[in-house]
Amino acid sequence: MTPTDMKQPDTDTGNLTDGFHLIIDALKLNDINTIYNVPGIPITDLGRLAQGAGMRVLSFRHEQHAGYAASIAGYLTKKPGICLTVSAPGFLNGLTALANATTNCFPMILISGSSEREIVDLQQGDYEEMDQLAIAKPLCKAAYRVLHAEDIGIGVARAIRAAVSGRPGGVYLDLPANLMGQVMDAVEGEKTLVKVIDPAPASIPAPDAVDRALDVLKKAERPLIILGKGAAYAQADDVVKAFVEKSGIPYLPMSMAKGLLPDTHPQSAAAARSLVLKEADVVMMVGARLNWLLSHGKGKTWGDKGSKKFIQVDIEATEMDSNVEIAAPLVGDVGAVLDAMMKAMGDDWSKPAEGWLNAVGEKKQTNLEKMAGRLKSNAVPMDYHGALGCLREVINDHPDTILVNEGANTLDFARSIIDIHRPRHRLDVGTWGVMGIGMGTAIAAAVETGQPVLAVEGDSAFGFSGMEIETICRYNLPVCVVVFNNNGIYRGVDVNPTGGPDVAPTVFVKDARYDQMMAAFGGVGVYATTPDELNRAVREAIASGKPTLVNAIIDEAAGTESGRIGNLNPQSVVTKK
Ligand code: ADP
Ligand code: TPW
Ligand code: MG
Repeated sequence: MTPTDMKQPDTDTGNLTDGFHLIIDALKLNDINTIYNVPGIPITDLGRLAQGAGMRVLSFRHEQHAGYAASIAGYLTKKPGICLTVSAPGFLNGLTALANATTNCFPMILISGSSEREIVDLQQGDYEEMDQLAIAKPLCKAAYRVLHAEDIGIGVARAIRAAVSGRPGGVYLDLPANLMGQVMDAVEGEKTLVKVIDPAPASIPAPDAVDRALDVLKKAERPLIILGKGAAYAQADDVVKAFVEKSGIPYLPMSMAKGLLPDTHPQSAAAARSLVLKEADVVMMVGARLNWLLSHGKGKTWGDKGSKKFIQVDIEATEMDSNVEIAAPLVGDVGAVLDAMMKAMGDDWSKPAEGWLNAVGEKKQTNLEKMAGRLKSNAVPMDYHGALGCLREVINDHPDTILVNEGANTLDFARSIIDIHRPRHRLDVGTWGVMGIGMGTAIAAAVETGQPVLAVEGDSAFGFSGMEIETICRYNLPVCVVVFNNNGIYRGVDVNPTGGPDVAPTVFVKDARYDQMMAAFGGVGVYATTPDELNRAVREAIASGKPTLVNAIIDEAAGTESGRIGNLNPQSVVTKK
């Protein structure tokens, strides 16, 4: 007896349902209404039927970008984003995004069709044969396979809860081809569906942990708050702002936490980053990890003194002490923890000493003034400051625009130059510094929020997902892509030391016409050589909402190796004769 035979209903007079419909019903029952996918055997009909059932089904040109889209949808909505792929190669293409989601603590579910278990397990060479469950497991938070139609409800429920509860992450759900066609009685089928109650249960800090943290904070002479993308994810925006303001403590936003409080906030210490990291004596981490992006909480960046005390707010207990000793761990949800902290602070909380605030304020002032001059650069070809100076003004005038950003120099300069004014309005390469998130992220940002999206992309970074501009045009999304075209990775000026015919490994075709790619799909393509042209093109794109790509010509010698993280490049010291 095959599993399909086993699942035949007793009666052929009643209404029937099948695996396809049960999957769709299970997702819809849990308010999941969008699928990011690439069709093919065995999931083509799943996409069709989902669209027929009123879900939004967006098809991509490559699964990796559907996956990045799903993960950012999860980050923006706190509901798991769904990426749907075919078996083996499609699954593997989606897997990079699943691993990236897990690393970044974004909730997503990768649903992949798979081949017949009986054939896969005996390695008999099925169509797209692969033991996908085993491969996914080490790269995600949880991985499940559903073999029987009556287990679909439970399988989807487990996947949803695993993705969003505690520390969010990526979940893999394996759906073998023959599950889709399994038939059962419709009424019985409906009874198997599970509506997940309270998928991300509140996580409240213990009162003694709050007191301990407050003790440490009270004794601080030079306190600093670091806000990370976990704080942005928590969507406790009012509480975060109220806490920062009540405390009076300077804060540093990590890249994707920019805008949680507007970057123009007087307490922002972003423009005095080096100073505050070096000089602070107590650092309160809020939904941010002490990983490579913060030099692991030690070393020169942190002043080498070894006397700093850390308070850390995180939903994941095992994050504590991962790099340095945490004097006051606060395990819980950002909103609940900061709320409890504020209550315990009472009405007579004294703000940090003037000396510290003035030192930060003066450094900030000096650095901002230094930058202001450069942002007016009218150099042609454009330098990073001239081009980003005008994009900064565009975002100031259109603060609802969501900024997507990747590249090396393009990323590092844009991060420090473009102010963000709203929570979750800057989406970028995240914890891995991965290239290729651009178009998938831009698509999901537009789809999930309806806001205009500005994607500021290095020319190399853009290339990883460039074909998805067809997807942007197909769905007519309000996305404006600006390609910072410096003819290469970091710079376009490297030469082949042998004098041979190949160009250097970091160099691209000179003066590539990325704008014509967009025009090929019916979007607006603009070639911009001056800040003025760039400025006009982007403002027009935002006003019209039409898919637009601006090819911004940047001085090919302006960038530096690896942008601001060149120090991480190992370099050969051996000179071979
Ligand atoms: P960043 O790169 O901005 O520094 P990270 O991704 O390194 O941020 O850190 C985010 C942290 O936020 C993770 O350790 C994660 O466990 C935590 N986190 C995610 N959601 C919440 C939440 N709702 N409350 C508290 N912590 C959270
Ligand atoms: C998936 C390595 C880091 S930054 C970068 C690469 C290839 C491109 C930098 O050039 P770009 O920006 O985008 O033109 P700019 O302004 O400096 O010229 N593969 C992956 N991820 C990473 N991070 C890399 C390779 C890399
Ligand atoms: Mg480049």
